[in-house]
Amino acid sequence: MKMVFRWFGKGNDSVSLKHVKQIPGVEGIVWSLHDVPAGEEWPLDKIVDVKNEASKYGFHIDVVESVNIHDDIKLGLPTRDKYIENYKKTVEKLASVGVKVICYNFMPVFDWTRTDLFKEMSDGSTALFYEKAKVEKMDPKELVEKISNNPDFTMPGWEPERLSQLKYLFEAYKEVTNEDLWNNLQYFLKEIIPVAERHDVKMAIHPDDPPWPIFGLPRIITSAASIRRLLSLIESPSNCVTLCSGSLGATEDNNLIEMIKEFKEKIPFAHIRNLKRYENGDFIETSHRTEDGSVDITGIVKAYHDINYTGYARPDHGRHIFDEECRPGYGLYDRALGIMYIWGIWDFLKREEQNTLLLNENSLQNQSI
Ligand code: CS2
Ligand code: MN
Repeated sequence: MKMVFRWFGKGNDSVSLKHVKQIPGVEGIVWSLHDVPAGEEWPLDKIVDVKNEASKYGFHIDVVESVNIHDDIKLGLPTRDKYIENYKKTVEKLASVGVKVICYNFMPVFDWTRTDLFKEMSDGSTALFYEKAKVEKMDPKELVEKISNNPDFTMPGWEPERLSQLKYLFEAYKEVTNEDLWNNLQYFLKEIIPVAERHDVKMAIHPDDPPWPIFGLPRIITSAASIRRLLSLIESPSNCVTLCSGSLGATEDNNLIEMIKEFKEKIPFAHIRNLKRYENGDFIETSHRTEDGSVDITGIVKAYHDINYTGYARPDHGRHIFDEECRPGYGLYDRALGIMYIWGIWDFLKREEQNTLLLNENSLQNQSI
């Protein structure tokens, strides 16, 4: 497992690379060009700037999250072809600087959705919270105002240019069914995957968050069955998935451990985080510790260990603790704690594995004496 840490770029993140460097075992940053609108080709000089900045701290830039997909591609509009051409050029440029994995998502209009970015927990920390009944009653505009009106940070997936078109987008998606979205995803992958494969880049789709339809918009990457279907759209080592335990884990119908076993060849990138589910469909993002939430993080890390996972992993969102002022979900402290929890489980399992090997060797030697 190669540990990485999401970083939003110089001047765009409350967390410094100097501090990330002090988290044990982090080898690289997960990055993006957050100021380039979806659909545009990424400028090489900006890509190289990130690479140079990361290199100063000895970090690699192997994983990009995300190269966002223009809504015209998801809508299947004739204009999609020009955006797909731009995407191909971006993939080629990223490969040229050594990028190995591109995480992306195929959610219409919104990326992840929460109703409260700073919900107070009983220990005084705050965390991202999803209140199901509220979303069902809410006008999407209200949600957008809540999430994107943050003077300090732009939120990933809630880029202003996308949201300024909200009314138009909702109108445009009215006629788009789940099947249409699948077809549009296939069209995109048929164009992009051969380019990625040629350059040894893995395209790793991020599941929908939460994994159910919201505001009447279609959503398709929500379960093991949908990942199976995604992988069958085009057979290629480059057609892969970002297995996000937090997104998929928002419903108990998803068995993350089984998914890790089933899709083991197809997970270049793992997001590991916990959340607590409530019976009414609400959930809150807790600490990574298994006991604190509903997702079996211990079992998940063990499953990665058992498949000899050599891909990239990052803690996903964290709570806001120790009075840290940070982008919601993306502070330094709780994600650092999450990493140490993951390492704790991982290192123990490695030790056990070595002990078993030693025991076996010894008993073989004893038998031959
Ligand atoms: C992430 C997603 O911050 C988050 O919630 O897990 O925004 C993720 O980066 C995108 O869906 C990937 O395209
Ligand atoms: Mn995730």
